[in-house]
Amino acid sequence: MKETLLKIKQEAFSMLEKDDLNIEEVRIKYLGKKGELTSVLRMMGQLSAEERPIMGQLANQVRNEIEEKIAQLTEVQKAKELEKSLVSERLDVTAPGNVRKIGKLHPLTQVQRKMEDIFIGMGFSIAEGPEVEYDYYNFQALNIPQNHPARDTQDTFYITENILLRSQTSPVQARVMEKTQPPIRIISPGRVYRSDEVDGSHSPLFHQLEGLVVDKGITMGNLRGMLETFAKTMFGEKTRIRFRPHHFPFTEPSAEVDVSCFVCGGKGCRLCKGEGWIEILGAGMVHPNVLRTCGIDPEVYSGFAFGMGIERITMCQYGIDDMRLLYENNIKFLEQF
Ligand code: 2NM
Repeated sequence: MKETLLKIKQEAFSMLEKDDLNIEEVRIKYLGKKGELTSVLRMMGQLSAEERPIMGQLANQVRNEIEEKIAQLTEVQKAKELEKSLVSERLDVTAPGNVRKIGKLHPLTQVQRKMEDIFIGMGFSIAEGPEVEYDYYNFQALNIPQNHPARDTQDTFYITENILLRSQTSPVQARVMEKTQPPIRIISPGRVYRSDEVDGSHSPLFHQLEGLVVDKGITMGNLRGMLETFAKTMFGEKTRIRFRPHHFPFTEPSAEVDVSCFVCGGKGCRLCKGEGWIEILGAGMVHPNVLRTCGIDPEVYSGFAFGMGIERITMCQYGIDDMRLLYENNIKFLEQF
């Protein structure tokens, strides 16, 4: 039996030295339930009382040695595998990453959103309406007389005799006044259409933002204060505004409004063409005829309204000299904003 045990040990050890070593196979073959060492141990019963403890001790020793060797080799193998995966799965954390390019809003949308935020901050709500509009809301309700040049087919896109593409966003305001009694404080941003030839400062489709405030005791002073706040927030704290008398059919009195040039501060430069002032909007007190037509009593209420072109303001702010750039979707151009 002693020889058998020593032979098992020797065989097991020589198997464990092999290059194509499979440790688990060796363990099962010698130490497993049906392994060679186990079957030798089973035969212990046949030994004499003197031999049994001696063989038992030897068998234990052999098993311990094989187990120890296996444990040792398992460690070595694990270390080798770790080393291998460290090499094959190596990750260079200092390598430049894949920068994901995210798009951004069109400059016109950016400017529109900024304007909306300013007015929302002053308590305005955003009102919307159809771009295909009735002649009634686009012209008649706004005190624009039958012979007014804006109503010419040369200037407005007619769909039928009394349906057209809105030429301003004021019809939205006429609709709101018709539906709601004051107080009213709304802005109406959106697309408008005019039958214009495309050039550096004209497009048949452009964007406007108009505003309307109607309540008891609204004055031109309120208009001025509100526009000053808008101009300072939009163009910078140092910005001043000035009113020049003008005429619009839907307001009386009416004014064109300039802001002091935000590039030169008023001294005169290329942007303001030496003027020191830049015209940015039209405004005035809502004409009593407009209030009355829309169901608001002009003896009780008064209001102011204003309108500006979003393209014009975007071009001023970014120094864009040709409006067509805003519509061409040239990515090299758009990436700059
Ligand atoms: C402008 C200039 C002045 C305006 C008037 C109205 C309404 F509906 F209340 F009559 N909405 N917008 C207005 C007034 C628009 O754009 C240059």
